[in-house]
Amino acid sequence: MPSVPLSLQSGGDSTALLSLLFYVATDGQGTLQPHLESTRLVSVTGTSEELGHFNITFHKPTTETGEPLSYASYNHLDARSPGLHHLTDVVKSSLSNRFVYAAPGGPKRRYFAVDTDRAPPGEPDQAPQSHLLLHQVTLPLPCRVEVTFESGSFAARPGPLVGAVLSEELAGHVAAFEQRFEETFSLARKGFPAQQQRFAQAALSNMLGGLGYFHGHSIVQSAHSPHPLPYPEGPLFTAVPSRSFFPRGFLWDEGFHQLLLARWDPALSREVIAHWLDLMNVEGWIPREQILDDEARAKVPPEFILQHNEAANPPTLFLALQQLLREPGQGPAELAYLRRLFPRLRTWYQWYNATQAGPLPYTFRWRGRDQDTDLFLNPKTLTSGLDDYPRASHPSPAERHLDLRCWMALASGVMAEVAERLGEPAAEYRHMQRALTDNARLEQQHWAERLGTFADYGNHSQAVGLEREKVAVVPGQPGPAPRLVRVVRKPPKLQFVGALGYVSLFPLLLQLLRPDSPHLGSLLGDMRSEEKLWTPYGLRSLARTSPLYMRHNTEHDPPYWRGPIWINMNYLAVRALHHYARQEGPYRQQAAALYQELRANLIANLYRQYLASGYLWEQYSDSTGQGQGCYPFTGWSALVVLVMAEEY
Ligand code: 6A9
Repeated sequence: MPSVPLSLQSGGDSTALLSLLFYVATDGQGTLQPHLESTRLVSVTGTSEELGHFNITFHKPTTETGEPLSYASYNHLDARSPGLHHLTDVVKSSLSNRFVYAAPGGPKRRYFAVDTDRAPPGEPDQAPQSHLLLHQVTLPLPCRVEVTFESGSFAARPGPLVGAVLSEELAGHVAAFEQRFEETFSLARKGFPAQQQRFAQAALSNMLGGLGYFHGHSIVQSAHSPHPLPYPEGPLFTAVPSRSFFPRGFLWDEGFHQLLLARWDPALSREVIAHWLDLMNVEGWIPREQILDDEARAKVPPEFILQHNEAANPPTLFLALQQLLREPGQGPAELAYLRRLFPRLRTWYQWYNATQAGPLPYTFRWRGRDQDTDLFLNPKTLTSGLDDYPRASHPSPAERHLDLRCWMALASGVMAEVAERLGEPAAEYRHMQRALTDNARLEQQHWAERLGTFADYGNHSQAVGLEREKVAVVPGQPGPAPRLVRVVRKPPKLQFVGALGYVSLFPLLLQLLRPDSPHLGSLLGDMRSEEKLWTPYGLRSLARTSPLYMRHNTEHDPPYWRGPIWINMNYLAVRALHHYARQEGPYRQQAAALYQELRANLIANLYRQYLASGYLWEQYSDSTGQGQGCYPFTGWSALVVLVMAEEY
């Protein structure tokens, strides 16, 4: 039975009028009944499968101090729509400006409003339909508008949950939240000023607020079928990277989200992880991006909709599980949960081993890279999550990908631990973990002596560029606009890929390197070098000295993981530095110093950008620190809360 109080200020223009439109719509099942007082939609009662009976009330607007407004205009719409994703069209086509706002003593003013007479007629035979009821209120600023939603199960309260009653009730919840926040993250105890605590609370709250319950099916292209097929229908309870821009589940994002949510509410995290594992098909594959119904599909360009059943994504749910295993208070319920999860985990882990194997034992390769090598400066690897991060210039089965190998080392370790706790055979997993973390083998397969760093290996040429295609021009006839195409000035050969950035750091990020490895020393040096990865705002994704640093991939595809600062990787970096700062070894001091500096830089910049813009961002500029990409992005950028809390 939450209520939505909305306080609105005018931007200084005392004559400004504002229209607010509240939509209530069914999605094919359930019923709605409008309750009207002349043209004012006073309330909506209804039922739906998920909500049972409910009552939504549009209270009369008031001034900021709660006095009734002297005048406001009301309109409403009662219409049918072919589906939720067409609601906006239905509303737009019903708009008319024949309405007049005429406050006593004020000028008469025409305004646009919904008009039931103009609503397109519903088509009775077109099920499932959406029933839409819309309340529009037009009023001057400043003002306050409250809408209450009361579920049928809420009968105990004598009056509606509005005004002072609501404020009081809310204050209790705010206080409880703040107390629990401090108990969980200790930011006050660590000396963060109140405004910075507020920032961290907003980050967590927005991730929590983005949790959603989705339902439907993906559209899948399987190697076994000539046509795309609908995936079985199912539910997904998940957080999302960006509530307004990508309001859907993404597999590897979710592992990061759960690192934060597992600290806040481990039971909630377990629910989410179980939902994701339930999306697995018989082969052990989980689709990467979850675009589950028509409404979600309406927002996604067609080329991104199809999910391919050979496409992986980093198995970060193992990171989240690792965290859950470390939570205090592991009892019979937690064990029972793991037991139910185990068959799926086993299948999932097997799927990676079977489908993403590399050319040599203990190596791995992302499948599904872009095949069209003519059009991209470097064909992308969307499955890795690091989209345009430079890889071998010519995709081939000879490739071995360092990041995936490190993810598999992590997965093997967590599998071994889960199996041991359950008394299941664990030897195979332990063996894999040892083999994949063996520093000598890692060096042999991924250390590029000439480049002085860890690297991918594959069919690669450094000498590539984008050039205007030469097109034959027929005098007097307009030809096609010349495209940018890739030119390869030196043929590719099997070699390590010359790039220094997040991928090179993976053996450190996922803590595969032994504390006494000399390569640890050199990676720490690369991290701290301003020529390479260090910025005052966090670690950039690709070194300034790398050939593809900040390069476009096509004319219309600007650099994404080729320089900007990403918070999920920076979280792994501070976490790893914290780890190495506590291990006996020659680089301990260096790691400790970097830990302090990187942590301070990240917190300061995200907070500064939040103050300036009001948002957390998808990524941050490595030259100015400015937030960029989409916003609000309270997916993995909200991991700054864990950096503040030093929870790793
Ligand atoms: C395409 C746009 C109106 C890209 O955070 C989600 C993913 C990450 O998993 C990935 O690592 N993001 C990163 O490189 C965003 C992907 C969004 C694709 C949406 C359609 C239309 O939206």
